[in-house]
Amino acid sequence: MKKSAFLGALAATTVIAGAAMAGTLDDVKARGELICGSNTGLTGFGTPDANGNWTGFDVDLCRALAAAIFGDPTKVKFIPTTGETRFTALQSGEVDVLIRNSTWTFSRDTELALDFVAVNYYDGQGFMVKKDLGVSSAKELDGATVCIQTGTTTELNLADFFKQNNISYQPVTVADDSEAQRQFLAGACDAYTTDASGLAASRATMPDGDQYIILPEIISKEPLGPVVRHGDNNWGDVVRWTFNALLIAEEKGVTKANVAEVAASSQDEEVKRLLGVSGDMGAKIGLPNEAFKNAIAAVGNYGEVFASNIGEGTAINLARGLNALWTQGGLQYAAPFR
Ligand SMILES: N[C@@H](CCC(=O)N[C@@H](CS)C(=O)NCC(=O)O)C(=O)O
Repeated sequence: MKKSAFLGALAATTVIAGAAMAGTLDDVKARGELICGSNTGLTGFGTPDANGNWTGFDVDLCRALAAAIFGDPTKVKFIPTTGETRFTALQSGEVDVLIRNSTWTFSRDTELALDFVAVNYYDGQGFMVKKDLGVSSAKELDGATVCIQTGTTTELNLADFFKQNNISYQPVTVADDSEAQRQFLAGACDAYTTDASGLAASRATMPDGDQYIILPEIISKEPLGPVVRHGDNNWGDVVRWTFNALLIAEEKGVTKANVAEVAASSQDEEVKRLLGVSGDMGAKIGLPNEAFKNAIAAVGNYGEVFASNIGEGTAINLARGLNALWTQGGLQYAAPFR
């Protein structure tokens, strides 16, 4: 009796793991749409409007994937996830890919059986305080109450930082960005800490955003990127190379506006392969040959995606910084398309 119950449980686990692991690209194609794990709402990165239309920097990578797979950037459904729910949503197969400012760490990569396939935003953790708190450095936050989201890298970094600086804090835990904002604005915490990009995004939606400052300390490395399940390498390749295609497009000056013309006239062999004019790179990973051309036509190159969603002049107003191309002094560097 005991034995069969055990085997039953084992078999069920195997079936779930199997369903969630192999052949994601085939599943997506059969379903006719991609399911992308997103934020509950982070302006500039991933948020739905009143009509349920999603926009943002991470959202555009989902749309680029839908365009690469289906030739249609609208064939994607977005599932909101919190810091706590996001990895379970991916592991269980509820979402095909998680693109939601998630930091690549050892334990997520290994213990959670996930693969981080690219870094679409190099970030680091910062602090935001009210100007009138009169604090100009995070090291002056001894005894402060700090709003922090559960299920994030932020929690551990915060503990490390205060411990290393021999200062103390009171955590005020929140489930998502809107709750963090509510608590912070209501004065339940002296400081709000998360990825610096998240702080900028959050401040952009606050009434009187200019009443708040982001402190100079960046206390961690937060390489953020798309995540897939272990064991489905072809699907990982699809996500990685769709992202790389957007980077290479920027490097080569291929834009949303000129991609069709470049495809028709370019003499650059790498660009010709990228846009499916020569070779069969798309087909090698189960995509149409024009997959990456379609992705670029849908959302633009990496620089365009950055500029339109979060770049200087938008409400989020982030500089390229570490996310400039390697040719411009940044870290964004795609492996060659050959
Ligand atoms: N990069 C960190 C933090 C990610 C995170 O959840 N950030 C919050 C604050 S910016 C967020 O995205 N909130 C948006 C939401 O709850 O929808 C991690 O991977 O743990």
